Amino acid sequence: MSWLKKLTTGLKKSSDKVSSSLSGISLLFGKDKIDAASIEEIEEALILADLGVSVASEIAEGLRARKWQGEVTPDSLREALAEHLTDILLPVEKPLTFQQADGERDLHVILLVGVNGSGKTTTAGKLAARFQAQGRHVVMAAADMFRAAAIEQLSGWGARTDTKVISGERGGDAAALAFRAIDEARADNADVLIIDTAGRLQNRAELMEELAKIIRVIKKQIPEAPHDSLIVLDGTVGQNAIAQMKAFQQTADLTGMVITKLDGTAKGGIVVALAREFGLPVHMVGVGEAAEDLQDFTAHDFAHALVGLSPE
Ligand SMILES: Nc1nc2c(ncn2[C@@H]2O[C@H](COP(=O)(O)OP(=O)(O)O)[C@@H](O)[C@H]2O)c(=O)[nH]1
Ligand SMILES: [Mg+2]
Repeated sequence: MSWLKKLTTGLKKSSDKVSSSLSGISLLFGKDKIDAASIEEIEEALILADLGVSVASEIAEGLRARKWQGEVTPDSLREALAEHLTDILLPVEKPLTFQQADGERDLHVILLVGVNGSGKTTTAGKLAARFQAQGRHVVMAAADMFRAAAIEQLSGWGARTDTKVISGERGGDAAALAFRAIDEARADNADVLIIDTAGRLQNRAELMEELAKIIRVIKKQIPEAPHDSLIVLDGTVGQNAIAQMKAFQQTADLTGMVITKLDGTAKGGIVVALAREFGLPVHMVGVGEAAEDLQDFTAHDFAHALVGLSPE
């Protein structure tokens, strides 16, 4: 299945949620404008679909001001929504890049943070697969040392993607492991080091302090690292993702987001709310468990899929 097909299929429940509200105003289709009551209904529907109040009112405003070409049909309304959403999402469409000064070849460090179960370890593995396929030399570090299963899980991805995984004993010091991982990755002449971390709830101060320590230790080795400090957010949690962002932003100096599990959730609209609220790059979105199910986020495709239009 192509990526676009996967994205549209994955977002089906989310787009159904947006669509079901649009069908409610079908009586009014056929005019060259949309009446005020219907626009309010659309606005409410967008809020219910997790796009957030500010995005919903901005889009409502856009629909009010819009000059419709001929009669309004369900598809022209969908197309209009997709256009507005694309405009909102474009500023956060930024694929991950590797900035290496000319002639220099230092290690690029990617740190993955987030709450338990958000998809960090899976994302680490998927990223390793992608970078290896690009011909980069990748090393991963299993800095989630709370659960033995977490180390095994990352090692599994390491074996599947032919990537070295640096790990320690369960219960060990994650910051010390990160320190050693940078040494080893450099000694191996690696291009990229992906550091997986333990899931932590934003209200557990000691775990947030551990994360801060991991970052301090990384910076001792390479002052500009982590080059990417990515929060991995589970798209199924809806508005709770906003609270997670706020907490991790304070500790981890986030540079971007990866939003996972957009397949099979009705809450995919949260991506739009996150884009508007934080303005941080949405580097990638995940719509499944396999390596190829994580791809670059593109505003146009996501916006179209979210309103149930084929992105092609
Ligand atoms: N359906 C689906 N499942 C995912 C996705 N990303 C991760 N998962 C699953 O979510 C679960 C938790 O992922 P994991 O990487 O262990 O989360 P972590 O605790 O943050 O490391 C695993 O069963 C993954 O296979 C995704 O994009 N779609
Ligand atoms: Mg994990």
